[in-house]
Amino acid sequence: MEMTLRWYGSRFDTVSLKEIRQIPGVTGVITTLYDTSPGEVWSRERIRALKREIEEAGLHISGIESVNVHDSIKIGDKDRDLYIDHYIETLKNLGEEDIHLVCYNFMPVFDWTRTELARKRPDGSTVLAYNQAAVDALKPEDMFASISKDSNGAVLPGWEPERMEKIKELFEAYKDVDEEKLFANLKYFLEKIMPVCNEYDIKMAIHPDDPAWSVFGLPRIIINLPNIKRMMSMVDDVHNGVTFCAGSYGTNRANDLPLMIRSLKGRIHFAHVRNLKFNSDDDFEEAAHLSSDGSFDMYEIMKALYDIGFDGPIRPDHGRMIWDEVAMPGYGLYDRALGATYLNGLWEAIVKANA
Ligand code: CS2
Ligand code: MN
Repeated sequence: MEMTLRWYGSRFDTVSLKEIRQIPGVTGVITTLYDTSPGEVWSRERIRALKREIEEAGLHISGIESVNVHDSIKIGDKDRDLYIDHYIETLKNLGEEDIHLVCYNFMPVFDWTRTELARKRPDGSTVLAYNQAAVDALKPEDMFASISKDSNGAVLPGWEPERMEKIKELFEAYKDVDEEKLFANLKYFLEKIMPVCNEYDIKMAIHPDDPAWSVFGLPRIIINLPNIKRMMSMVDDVHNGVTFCAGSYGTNRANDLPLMIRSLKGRIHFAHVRNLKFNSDDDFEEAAHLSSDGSFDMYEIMKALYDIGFDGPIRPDHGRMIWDEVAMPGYGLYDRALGATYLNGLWEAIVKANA
């Protein structure tokens, strides 16, 4: 595995490449062109400039998170082929620049959903949290307003204000899309992009829906092992793989994370490893990466990745906000650096114990 950190680019991130470079064992970044809209073609020039900036800081691009999928593709609208062509063009440009991993999601309307961005934990740190009763009491169009006050001024991925302004229209556009239709639209998209992925050896790594169940009546399909298996077998190609995000699959306590990892050998191209603390089945908050701070056994998760021979990039995921840092919720420097260091420690111990 390679330890990496997500970086939103110098115009958007409060964390610098220099700081990332100084986290022991972090050699790559997972990045994006954060100011592009879904459906836009990423030019080679811009990809090259991003690459250069990262390489000059002594790091390299380990993968892209995310190249977002236009809603027309998820809805199966009449203009989807145009946006698929754009997506293919972007993949080609990434391939030409020697980038071989793309994380994306197929969630309708919202990316991840949380009800609080700054819930206080007993140690005074703040974290993202989810409470089902709070979601049930909200209208989707009020969701953004209810959380955005805690965003520390950052634009949150998938929650761009321009998108949120159109939220009622978006819901309307998705009204006939049920799970079956979403699966069919995903299949259509994957079949069209696989040739370019094969040509350039680009591994597509779908990110799970977070939380891993339906919110506001929208269909959610990347939520458990049977559905991932269905997704992989409907377009059976090694380039059609997954991002194993422990914190997202782990929202559903029926998901046995180490077992899922073991069942996905060869198809996990990217891993997000983080911990959650459950207060009840309907309420969870994000925790420090350390096992004892949350509800997951992080050793077992890392051990499962080791046992399947996982050799892709891994990153700590959302961190707590600690030590008075002001950053995009989940994406500060300090707690993610602690997370990376902890995960590296677990990995070293596992490697040596198995030598
Ligand atoms: C990320 C997702 O911050 C997060 O929760 O893991 O936003 C992820 O980047 C996207 O769903 C992938 O497209
Ligand atoms: Mn994730």
